[in-house]
Amino acid sequence: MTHTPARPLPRFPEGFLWGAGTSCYQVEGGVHEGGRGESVWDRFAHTPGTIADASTGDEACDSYHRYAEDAELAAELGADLYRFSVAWPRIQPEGTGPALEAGLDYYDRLLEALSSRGITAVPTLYHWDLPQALEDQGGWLNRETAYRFAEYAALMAEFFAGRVETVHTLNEPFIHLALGYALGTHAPGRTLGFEALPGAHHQLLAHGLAAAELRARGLKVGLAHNYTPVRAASSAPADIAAAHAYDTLHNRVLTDPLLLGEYADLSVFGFEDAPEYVHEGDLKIISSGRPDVLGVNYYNPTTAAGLDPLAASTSPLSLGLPFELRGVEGAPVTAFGWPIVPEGLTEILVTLKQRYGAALPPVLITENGCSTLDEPDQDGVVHDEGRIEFLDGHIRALHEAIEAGVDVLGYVVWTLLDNFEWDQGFEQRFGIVRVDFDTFARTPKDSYHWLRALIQDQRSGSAG
Ligand code: GCO
Repeated sequence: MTHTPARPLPRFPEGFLWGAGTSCYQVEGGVHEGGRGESVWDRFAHTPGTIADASTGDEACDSYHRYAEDAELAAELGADLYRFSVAWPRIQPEGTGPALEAGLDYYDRLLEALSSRGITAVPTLYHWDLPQALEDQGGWLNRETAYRFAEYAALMAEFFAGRVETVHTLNEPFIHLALGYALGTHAPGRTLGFEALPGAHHQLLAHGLAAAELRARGLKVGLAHNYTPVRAASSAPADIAAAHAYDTLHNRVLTDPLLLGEYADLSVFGFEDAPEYVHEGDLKIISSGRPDVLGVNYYNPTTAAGLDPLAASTSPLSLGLPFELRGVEGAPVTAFGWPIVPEGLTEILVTLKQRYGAALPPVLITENGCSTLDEPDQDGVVHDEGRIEFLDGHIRALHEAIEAGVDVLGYVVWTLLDNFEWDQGFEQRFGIVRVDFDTFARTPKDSYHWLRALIQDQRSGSAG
């Protein structure tokens, strides 16, 4: 039984694109194949106590061998786009040197599997799996890593030139920095707190340097960031100040340099002028990499409340700054405990348009989805009504943003397959296709069939 929308979904603009996404460490497996080097996620996941179910991405969804099945699932879905990421350690095992032929061969097979089915590949060069050898030299806290990334991007630009239109450089640099370097709940597991901030700048510098390499070979450039509308817990000045500080930290620190060529007001973090790690010319390099497409990952809004400056914040993403981050009062939550607020997608897209105006490139929703407690029935089929409701609400909210004048190119659901959800291992299932992690069998859920019907309706013009 598939979900029948209470009211017909609105009609999206002609040429609007639909797709599904994954990332390499979360789905590929094959971590010792083709000469692949060690990544920070291999090291971290094999460190006892880091992953909720003590699993690793060693096999994940075995997409290294089953990529054609994944391409077929995307084709059956009716997807225009398939977003995936390239494992840097498959191309440069130690993060430097010539490209490994076996690594390129894998992505060649994947590109062929997609193009032969009429699916446009949307590759991301970096979805958090830094070569461990570079982490051993400081990782993103070492400015040199930005230059290693540019060299890697040049190799991949040669490979993708003429085969794809747009290459995204980074996925969610803020979350990678916050969880990987400030909090330590993600790889590489460093707990630097606010001292991790230079890692944000070095990732932006890496993007700017890489964008030049991509464009030199005729490729368009993208970057995906996860955005969250930040609301003050109350009208109290401390709460309003906390919301401003977190909005700046989460949404603006990684976007203003990219789109405006300058940092937002960093005095909220105690900086009176540009921090010493921002070198002369950096902002020019970063803003020269203003993307042709801005990837927006959206999951939920955030509520911020002020704290006594002496109180130590217990909110993970506050990086130890004096504010508390909360959910959204009264909102239902996903299996992951994230608030479900579809209108937050409209809100953040309209905010981006108001904030950046003509500097805002066309947007692609590069991630939106949810984890649900998926229990297969006796036939192994998951009737994930909750996920269908989530997608229905967010797709409607997206249409409202388009109606409000936001230029949105398409919607890429997170995610095609249940996969390795970072420190949660396989306990949080975000897929529209269920994966049996013993057999790697893929079984479309009701949400897959619902989305497939939606895409067909949009294509046939019968929606709206
Ligand atoms: C992210 C990552 C994805 C996650 C997804 C669910 O946005 O955190 O890009 O890899 O799996 O968002 O957490």
